[in-house]
Amino acid sequence: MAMSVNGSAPAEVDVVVVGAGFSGLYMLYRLRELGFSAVVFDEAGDVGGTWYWNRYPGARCDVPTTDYAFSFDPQLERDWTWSEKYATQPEILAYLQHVAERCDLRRDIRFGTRVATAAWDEAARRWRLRTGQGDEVTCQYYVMASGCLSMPKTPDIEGADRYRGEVYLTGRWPHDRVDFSGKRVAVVGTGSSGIQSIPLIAQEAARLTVFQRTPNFSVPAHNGPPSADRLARLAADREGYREAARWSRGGIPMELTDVSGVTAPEAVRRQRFEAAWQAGELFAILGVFSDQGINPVSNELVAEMIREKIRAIVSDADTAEALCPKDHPFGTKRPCLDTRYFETFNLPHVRLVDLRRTPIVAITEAGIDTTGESFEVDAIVFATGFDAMTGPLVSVSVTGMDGVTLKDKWERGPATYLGLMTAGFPNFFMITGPQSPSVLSNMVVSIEQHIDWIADCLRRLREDKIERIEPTPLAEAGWVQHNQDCANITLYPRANSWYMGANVPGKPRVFLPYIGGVDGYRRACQEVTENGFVGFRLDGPAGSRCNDGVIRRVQPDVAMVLDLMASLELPPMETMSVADARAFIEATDAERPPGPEVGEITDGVLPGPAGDLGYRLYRPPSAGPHPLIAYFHGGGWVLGSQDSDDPFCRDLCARTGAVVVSVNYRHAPEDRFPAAADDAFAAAGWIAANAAALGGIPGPLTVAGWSAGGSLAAVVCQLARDAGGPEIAGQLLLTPVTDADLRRPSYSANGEGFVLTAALMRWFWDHYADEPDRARPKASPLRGTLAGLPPAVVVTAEFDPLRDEGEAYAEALASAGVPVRHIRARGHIHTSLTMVDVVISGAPVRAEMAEALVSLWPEPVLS
Ligand code: N01
Repeated sequence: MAMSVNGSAPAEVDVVVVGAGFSGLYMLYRLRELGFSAVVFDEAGDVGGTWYWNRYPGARCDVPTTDYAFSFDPQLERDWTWSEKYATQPEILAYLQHVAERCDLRRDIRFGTRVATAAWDEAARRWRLRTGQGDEVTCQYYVMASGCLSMPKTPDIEGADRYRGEVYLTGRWPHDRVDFSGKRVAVVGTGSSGIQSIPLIAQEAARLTVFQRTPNFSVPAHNGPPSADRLARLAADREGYREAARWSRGGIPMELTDVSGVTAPEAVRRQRFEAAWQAGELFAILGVFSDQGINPVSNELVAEMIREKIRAIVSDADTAEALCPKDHPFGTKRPCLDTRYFETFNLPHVRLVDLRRTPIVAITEAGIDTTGESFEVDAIVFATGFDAMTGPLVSVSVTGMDGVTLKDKWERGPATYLGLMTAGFPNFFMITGPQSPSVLSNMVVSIEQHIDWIADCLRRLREDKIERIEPTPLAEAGWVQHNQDCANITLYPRANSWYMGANVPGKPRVFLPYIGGVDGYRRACQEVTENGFVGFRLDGPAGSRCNDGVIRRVQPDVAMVLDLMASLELPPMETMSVADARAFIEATDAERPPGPEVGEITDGVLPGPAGDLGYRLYRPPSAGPHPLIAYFHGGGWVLGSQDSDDPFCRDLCARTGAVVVSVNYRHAPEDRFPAAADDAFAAAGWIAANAAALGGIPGPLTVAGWSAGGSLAAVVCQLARDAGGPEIAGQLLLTPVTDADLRRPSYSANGEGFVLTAALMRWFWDHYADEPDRARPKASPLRGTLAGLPPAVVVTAEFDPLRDEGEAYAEALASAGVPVRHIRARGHIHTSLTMVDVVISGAPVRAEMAEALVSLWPEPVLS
């Protein structure tokens, strides 16, 4: 049922909603339910949003339809039966029309109406909107439910306007059937739209030429009836199933694997991949291995198994190779689900033109010219994609506070708080906006979550007589940072994808959606409201309030580690016996990834003041001699050994190109203060004296250590200075203990919940040293004389109880005239920087640390 403008727009409403797709319909439903007056505008002739416009042959959803449906009304769910696992566009459109009918939504929707401008009137605390027809509407709240992929890219190919034949855009397909019978057809673009439409166009066309710039990963949809398993689960416990979707990673209930592609045996890899291939579901193929989104080796395993499939399907070897994606990790561009896509290239009248080999020169009046050939065609189908996520939002001239437009504000990329609002634009909401899970999730689940949040927010504002809500710049900057942190630990930023804005010339290169998961995102949104609208400023007649803050400050992978540890419900280490604590550490060490390869690792012993000390030596693969680092492990003087910091020492060796000698010193409580310090000093002297034999460059030594080992490294520097040797070139102190004073603010702020607790630190000190000894510089180097010490690299972590004493040491060194490079690891905890290949966000910090250390050494003299 195509509808035109139905009635004129009201002059004044509580809420204006733009868009009448899944989002706009449910938003209107919820607003009505709450008693807000609302009007919805949509340029289209009827409801449907993306399903109204994308009528190209083969258009269907690629999330199982059982899951791609509203969950807010159990009766609606019972009344509607999907006919296929992946329903077609007409069926989904019919569903949305049914929802509109059933909830009587159309009477508040103005079709054929585009909102052209929207401006915030601060004095009136209202939005003033103007439609394309010239109607003016004011409202208290303005909601963009305009979709993420609703603004097709205008074909950016030279001569596109010259072509005289039929032109179609997949994202703006005609309502009348297009007949390609007997025609020579060109399709430009091989994203989801191209991959869905190509097999069907091929069935009609006399000749089909596919112009491919980037081959895409695609897996067979295995379409058919809806999954019996899903239907049974829904029938057994519909609400339980929907709730599981709401708290899942991608908006579909599924078990996440912990099988790593890197460590799984080949047979397991193949079996997991085959199962995912047969399942014909995007989330299955995206979840073959736990680490395929972050580890290039694991990712390449999946990518290559897909390429093998492509080669097995496509008969012509050259065509098969051209169809194999090789320029981006699997999943980092949106993968596709297809029905006989690759098989289509075996048809005699279908041809692939690889634009990487022969790029398009221009579109002519008659067809397409590449550098290799001219193609005369009767029709061109542009499946060239969308100005995703930000495009529809900035296509309306939205002016917020102080005359700033959204387009100007987002010139260098979108900045939002939770993908829901943006600072400077009060009372303006976005549904599935940038920096929300949106396109990385089952959209319907994300849409319902956003709308429920907005509806609940508006209800509470009304109850509290708040007229104006706006995120703070601090909260927004924190969320933008968190988004980047999440993306940066994945492989996604490596691709030139529309996720990165890379498909639109001139668009800033920023990862647009939130990749922290539907579950994590929902939790963040809930915490914001439960804790008094964290990061929002609220204004009403009774005044303003603002609970400013950042909702996610811990690095995302650190947060995962913390969540995992919390789920294990381990007893606090300080309640264990020393023997049990040591056994626990050894057992957990055995489970971790090994760290990078180095040239050689050897174990040895060196003489200590009270007997031999074990050490482990890490040598770079290059010919020596190399700079030499004496390293002291962490563990509160009680735990650890030359084994315990193994991955970190490998990493230090690999990054600095130095020989690292990790020394095992005597531990408390068996050997209390100053045994560890004496051992460390003696070991440094022996390593320096034996530099050449160890493969090091004779001369000044570098000392390094983590935590209590950092304290030992600092102490060694002080002792060496006072004793006149060994000569030390530099000291690397990673989250070091520097002072026995446990009253610093970081102890109270970070004393619990970040692995190293204040209680555990007390336990360590109690085992290590008596009260009077703790104050000595040999235990608390911050209390010593610092002038004349070697240059230092001090690394502190934001959520470490030891942060402030590390900061104090860096400051005190600088005040004493010691050159210091202080690296603050944002979002990190005491232990995360040594968790090599587990906490990926630690890698840039370690890189900076290594670079700082290397800069302390003289340039190597090349012979
Ligand atoms: O668009 P795309 P889409 N010359 O951007 C090529 C969703 N969706 O409409 O990769 C030559 O993915 C471009 O090449 P390159 C889904 O999220 C879902 O297909 O930029 N080629 C690419 O091959 C999807 O990801 C469904 O090198 C040019 C293609 O055009 C998103 O919408 C169905 C070009 C564009 O691919 C977008 O998909 C459809 C040029 N100048 C879409 N410009 C479902 O199944 C662009 N290309 C639910």
